Amino acid sequence: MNKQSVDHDVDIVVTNLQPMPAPTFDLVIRHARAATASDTFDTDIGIRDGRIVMLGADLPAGAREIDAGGRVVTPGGVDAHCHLDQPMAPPVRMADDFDTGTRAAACGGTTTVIPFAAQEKGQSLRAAVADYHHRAEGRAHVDYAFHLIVSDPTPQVLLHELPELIREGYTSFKIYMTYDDLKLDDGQILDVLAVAREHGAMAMIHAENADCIEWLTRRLEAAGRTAPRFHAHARPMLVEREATHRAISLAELVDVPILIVHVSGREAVEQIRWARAHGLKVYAETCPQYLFLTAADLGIDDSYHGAKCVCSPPPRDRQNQDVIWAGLDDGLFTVFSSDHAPFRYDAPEGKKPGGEEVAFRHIPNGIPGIETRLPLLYSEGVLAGRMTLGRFVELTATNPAKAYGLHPRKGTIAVGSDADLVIWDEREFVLDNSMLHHAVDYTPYAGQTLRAWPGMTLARGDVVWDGRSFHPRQGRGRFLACSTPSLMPRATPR
Ligand code: DUC
Ligand code: ZN
Ligand code: ZN
Repeated sequence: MNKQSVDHDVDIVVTNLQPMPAPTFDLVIRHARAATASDTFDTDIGIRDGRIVMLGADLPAGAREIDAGGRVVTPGGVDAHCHLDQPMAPPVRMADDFDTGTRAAACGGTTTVIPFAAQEKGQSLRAAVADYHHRAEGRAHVDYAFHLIVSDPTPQVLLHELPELIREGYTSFKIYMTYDDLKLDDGQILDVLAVAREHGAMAMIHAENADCIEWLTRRLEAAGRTAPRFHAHARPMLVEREATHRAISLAELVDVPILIVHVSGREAVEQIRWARAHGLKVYAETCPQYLFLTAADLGIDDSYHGAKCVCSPPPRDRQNQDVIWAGLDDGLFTVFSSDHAPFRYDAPEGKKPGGEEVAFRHIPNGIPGIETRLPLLYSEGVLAGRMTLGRFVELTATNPAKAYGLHPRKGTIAVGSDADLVIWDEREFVLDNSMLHHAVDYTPYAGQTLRAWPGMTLARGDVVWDGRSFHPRQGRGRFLACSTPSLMPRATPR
């Protein structure tokens, strides 16, 4: 090799050794103790254009910097079961729309919500979706996707609307086995499950036996037992157990995965364990009300205050709370959602329809919880030593994102994922409704001692909650089209 060529080679090498331009970040979060479903690690987080673009120690400076000071940073929560501005029969109306509901979500560390576009009987599914987009458009502060509620599976819905909507990014839907205006019979459920199987959608099932509830309700009413607390008597665990078993059987017949929502206690848990032991792909969700409330919260006398905790299935007892905690720890549950269904207590459009204290049958079902979901589980799950931080992240963010086709964009801390993050403050305080940002006039968790609250929530790199103040920007939340659920392999082909 002559000198000239050596020089030439050297030149080339020197050119290649030119330092790469320093990466530019809109924001760097320093000294994070980042937690994902699988790992906890110390890192800086480099963010550009709303996405995480680099993880590592000593990242170059960003245009803005936030020092997490070694605090735990988790992915923003994905609340995969909440009801916002869902149309109700007058005079009842939900207290939270996409503005107040996503405001409350953000302040409680949730950066993605998946509420329900509900089909009314006789309505086309596509019309329900169009109406729901109209309700969300320009109002949300955090990103959102839609589940569908299929209440009228006509041939048009089964053959055309549902398959097309699944292809367009509405890849999950809820089926009700109770509520007169929503419930499907077994044949209809089979039809809808077959569509889920064929098109790769996730079917969520509300499992309570409608006829048993009606029969019990009539008997309670005939005996003059109409106070809120009798709501729990009309919906004992047996009715949930029977419907859960039936849902599992229907799914087995069709050979399709299902996800049983808002599992309340031992009897439904036993059915799900049985299904898993038989190799069936049955996922399960539970909610804060089954960990922190009992049937006694519906009243120990005939006081109407118990209406605040009327939800379905109803909260059970302390032994059942323990069963739910065990299922959260050991993997029985896949997701932990709020089932936020917001109705004001002292309001004619809320828990006192038309201004009256009504019989339990007529009390709107549901309780608020979109803002308290993560702090309750972080406090009493992680900090009380009942579950690992990784399991907390899995249940509240990673698994819901996977179950509904939003992972890895949502639900994790990784290069390429949206910069949806929560920096946790660990401090003890007693919860009061005045601290919350929903439009509901109570929280069922008032008086509960919490040990943590989000010190900061970032949604696609924007600080939306700084621990004291909410930073509103209606319309910053975008609609997310969902992919096929990626939780587990598809059902075996026939
Ligand atoms: N139960 C439901 O099924 N949905 C909303 C609220 C409730 O309690
Ligand atoms: Zn339900
Ligand atoms: Zn619900």
